[in-house]
Amino acid sequence: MSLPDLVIRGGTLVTASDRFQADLAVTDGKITQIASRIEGGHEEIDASGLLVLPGGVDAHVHLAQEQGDGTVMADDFASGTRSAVAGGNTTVLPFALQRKGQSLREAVRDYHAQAEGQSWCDVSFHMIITDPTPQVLGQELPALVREGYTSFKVFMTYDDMVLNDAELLDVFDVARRENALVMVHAEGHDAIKYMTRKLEEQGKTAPYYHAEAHAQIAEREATHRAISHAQLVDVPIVIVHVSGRDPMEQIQWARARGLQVFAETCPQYVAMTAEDLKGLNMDFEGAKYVCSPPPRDSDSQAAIWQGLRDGTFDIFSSDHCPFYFDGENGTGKDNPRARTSFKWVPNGIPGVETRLPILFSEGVSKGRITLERFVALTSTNPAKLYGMYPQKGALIIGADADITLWDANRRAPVRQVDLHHGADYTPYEGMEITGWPVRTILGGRTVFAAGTFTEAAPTGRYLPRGYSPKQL
Ligand code: DUC
Ligand code: ZN
Ligand code: ZN
Repeated sequence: MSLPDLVIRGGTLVTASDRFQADLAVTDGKITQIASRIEGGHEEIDASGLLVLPGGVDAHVHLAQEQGDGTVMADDFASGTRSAVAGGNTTVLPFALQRKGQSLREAVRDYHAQAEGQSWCDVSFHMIITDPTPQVLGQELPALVREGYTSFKVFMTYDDMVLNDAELLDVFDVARRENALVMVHAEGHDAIKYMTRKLEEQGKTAPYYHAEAHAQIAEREATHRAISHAQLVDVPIVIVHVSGRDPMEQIQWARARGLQVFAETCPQYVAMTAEDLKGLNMDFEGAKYVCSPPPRDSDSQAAIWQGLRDGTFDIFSSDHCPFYFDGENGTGKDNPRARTSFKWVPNGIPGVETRLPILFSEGVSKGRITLERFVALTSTNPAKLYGMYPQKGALIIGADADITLWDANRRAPVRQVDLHHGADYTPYEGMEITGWPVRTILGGRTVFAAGTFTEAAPTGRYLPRGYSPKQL
């Protein structure tokens, strides 16, 4: 019998439901054998003392996304996927954003052109629908779903992206007909505008007031409204980036009634609070933490941990949305307009490289979640939800050999100088982490090990996807 291309020997394999000591063999990019002892491979990796995990699947990242106000995103596909791989990920799902007035197909084509030959891990796109014209709803969207673009995001806020209730219902209806999954950014637009106006009238313009303007009440209301619309239409939805107790309770309310509402949360909602937006004495440093929805308080953090444990949350994504702090010519968070009001600070923070270490350290190392739950939230469930399982998110025979070796005992702080994203800061600077990825393997080939990229050129592929399953 011919030797496998690769054998990973002596590690502890961890799946969403189990952990066990085994060797794992790979041939032609696929897992071919898992056994207590596998003899000889062309390449052998000693994983003793390490965890062997299915590669991270980050189902929510923004790369090279055009901003309406000319702000430049700090990551393109090359830098963003390098950062992902260094953080233990083997698949990311960025967004293909439709500008108002633009054809959806053209938007998808644009993002493909940017990703082509640039991706260091595997990539698949969600679409963002900002202009649901009859042409988009009747023709482009159904055709694109059938071609494997099986999920799309809609926004309930932002002047240049918000859909009204009638539009949301129309989009949900297409999703139901075409078997696609809608991701909802649930924050109430008018409530945020009202709060923004009131705060500005009182001279409250520092970055911190972003957190007050994007009130949890507005998120709770929009979450309930999205759930109600989905119930009317009878379609599953995903509420993305859930920030706190109140919107989370709406999801639990829906689930108790048998509705198919999936939920995502992110590192910023367990590792940050609104206090971080105060910076040093309400100065502009707080802009480094501005994202939407904003982080809340310690009560919400506790609620989110409970939701991560008890299954309220299906997936844990980064919502990597990187902006420079000191961008040139007004292209960063610290731009002249943003100094006049929080409402001009670009909404988003980098995090694709720190997602897995933060959840591992704060969750597994501190005993809040099990190792199996960690794998479920960060790899297996996103692969299932978005139609990539068992090709992705699984350590089973026939799955892609996308594997992350993990040192559960490695302790080191997060430091901007060690990260690979394009942003010029990390909001997690100095955070002590126990448990880091030490090697990332994509399709059986090591792409990152011991702090170094090991392939000469990007080898990531684009993944068309099937329809999301009914149950995770
Ligand atoms: N929504 C996101 O998903 N990411 C960043 C900003 C936002 O509003
Ligand atoms: Zn969003
Ligand atoms: Zn996002």
